[in-house]
Amino acid sequence: MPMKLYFNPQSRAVIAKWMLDECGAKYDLVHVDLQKREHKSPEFLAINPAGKLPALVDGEARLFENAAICLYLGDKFPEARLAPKPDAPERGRYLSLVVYSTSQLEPSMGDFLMNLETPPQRGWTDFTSALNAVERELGNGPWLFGDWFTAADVMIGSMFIWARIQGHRSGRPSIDAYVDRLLQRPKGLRPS
Ligand SMILES: N[C@@H](CCC(=O)N[C@@H](CS)C(=O)NCC(=O)O)C(=O)O
Repeated sequence: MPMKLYFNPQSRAVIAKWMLDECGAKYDLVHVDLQKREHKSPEFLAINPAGKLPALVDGEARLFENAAICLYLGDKFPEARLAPKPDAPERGRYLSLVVYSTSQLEPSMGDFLMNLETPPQRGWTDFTSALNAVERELGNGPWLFGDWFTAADVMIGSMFIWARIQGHRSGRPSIDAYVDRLLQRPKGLRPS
């Protein structure tokens, strides 16, 4: 039975869809109407108790949070080569970057775009420090693991594509060029 992605094009579910497409996965999209608040229905809350998109159902497995979905799919589709194997030397850095995208980069970017301060007690970093970290990890690229495109690029890259869609460029030449490259991927996210 194909996987089901609970989806709305105006939501972060586009990130999980990008990952599914990079994996070459077969899946069905289940459109969730946010205006009708279908994401708060008891049926959907049984899949994602947080009532947010995306969510993925794969047989008996249910997943929510893009980072978890990307990590799951990266391991499920080894032939797509989007994830270092559990015993590979790159694995630790890979896991760290995927988690960093959602735990540090995304909230710091949100603060920045909303003109909010980021006090250290918040548990995430300020946006300048996040840019420094990504710049350092990206190095000369083209991807976070050199020539190897992974799910970490889907997660970290999505945050910058989203900012680009909001009309924001990082002002860091290497990161802005990275976003340009990500936008050229045949199966990638497109600003709409
Ligand atoms: N960290 C979550 C964020 C999920 C999220 O915030 N989804 C938004 C759409 S962009 C949502 O469903 N919002 C509807 C609501 O909260 O009512 C992830 O990456 O999966």
